[in-house]
Amino acid sequence: MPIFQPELETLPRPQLKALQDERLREQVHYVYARVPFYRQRLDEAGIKPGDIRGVEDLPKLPFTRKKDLREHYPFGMFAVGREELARIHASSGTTGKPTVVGYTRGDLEVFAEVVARSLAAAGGEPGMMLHNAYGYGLFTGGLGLHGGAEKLGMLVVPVSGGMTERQIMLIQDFKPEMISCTPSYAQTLAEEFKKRGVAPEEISLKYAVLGAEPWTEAIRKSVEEGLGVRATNIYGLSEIIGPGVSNEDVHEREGLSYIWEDHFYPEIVHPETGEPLPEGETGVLVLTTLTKKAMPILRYWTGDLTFITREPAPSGRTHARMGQIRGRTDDMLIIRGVNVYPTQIEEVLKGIAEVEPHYQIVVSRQGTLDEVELKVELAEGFYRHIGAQMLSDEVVEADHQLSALRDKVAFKIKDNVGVSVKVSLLSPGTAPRSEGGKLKRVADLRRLS
Ligand code: ADP
Ligand code: K
Repeated sequence: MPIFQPELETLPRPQLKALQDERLREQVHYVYARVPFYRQRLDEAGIKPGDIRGVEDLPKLPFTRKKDLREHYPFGMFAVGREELARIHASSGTTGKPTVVGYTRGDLEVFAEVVARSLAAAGGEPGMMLHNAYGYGLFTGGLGLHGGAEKLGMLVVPVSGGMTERQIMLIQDFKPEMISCTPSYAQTLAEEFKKRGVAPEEISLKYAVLGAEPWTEAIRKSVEEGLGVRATNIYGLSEIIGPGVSNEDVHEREGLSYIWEDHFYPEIVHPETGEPLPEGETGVLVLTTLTKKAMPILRYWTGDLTFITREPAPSGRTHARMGQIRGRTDDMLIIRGVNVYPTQIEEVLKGIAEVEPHYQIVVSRQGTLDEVELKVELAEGFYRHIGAQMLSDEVVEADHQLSALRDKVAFKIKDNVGVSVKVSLLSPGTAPRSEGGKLKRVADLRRLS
């Protein structure tokens, strides 16, 4: 079953456009009536809902940004009250507070449908078993893939992330045909199978649907060879719905993913000016929800860099396709699939008296795993208190006050930001300082290969 909703996925473009225009008009009236934030934004811009007649009028509207969601934490962007909500998800925000998103029952139905379309495009069929190794919880990945797989008629194994030993065992014992996880975790699993002498032909998996972080053709090749699968790219973000905004077709895999355009309208704009760019040019992907009820969003600035094309596609689907994500316009880091902003780390450091929020983050990739080293300065007072000794990993290890502090910082970061870091303590004044220009607090040494 290659296409889950053929009548919608292959809708001739003139009809698709008419449907988008109609839905957009409705969505704009809806947010204007129900979300004070949008009413104010449109009023300030001198736009009446009736001015937006179709998708070509979208550039008249201001962008919505992560910052707007943060300023309206937790529920200020919602268009419905609690009694109409069916679920909440959240992802990391730029500071300590997460970005909260909500769904009505109808939104969850749409979420399941777009993920089912994605899974079908990725090779999934009713009756197949999906080993879902995306994290369950506030993160949209686990439950998102879960709902879509059930919708498609698959049998879902809700393994969630981590505990690799157990994942290997369950894959060998249950024999799933499909796996969903981050591309880097798929690489980890491939390596673990290899270590155990299990050949790719002996692994039951046939398809992998991978996303939540950027990846490359080289990673695709290593996962496909290591697990004996055909891997496709799933893209999405919680602000729009979660995973399943777009997916590649397993029979094409040209690096182009179908955007489910009857629900999410894509634009590509210039990263600095915000001006719409012609088809095929790379810029920031901006998405507008056309059918969301709980948290509709107009022109969301994803920060993700890519291009789109509306060239006819081999599968017969008529929806626009997007390229792989080439990078981001902001300082968001994606570490093992988790979004991390340097400012989140800074917030945590501000709450620890023994250190200063002078720090540097070094991200590298050891094998298939992202590793983070956080170098942070001791506060003057604490530094004197421990006798102002030269700091090295050995010294910290030997001094119980220093090693306890190092563990405390790592624990608080893990607890608040969700990533494990290796903490190195620096003496006061030795972390990089801004020399007028933009301070580079992050060194990302990862080569995606
Ligand atoms: P979190 O992972 O913290 O819950 P989101 O799911 O909202 O937050 O993360 C969305 C972001 O993850 C996207 O804006 C994009 O930067 C990145 N992302 C998701 N899927 C992909 C993909 N297939 N390729 C590259 N980046 C992706
Ligand atoms: K992510």
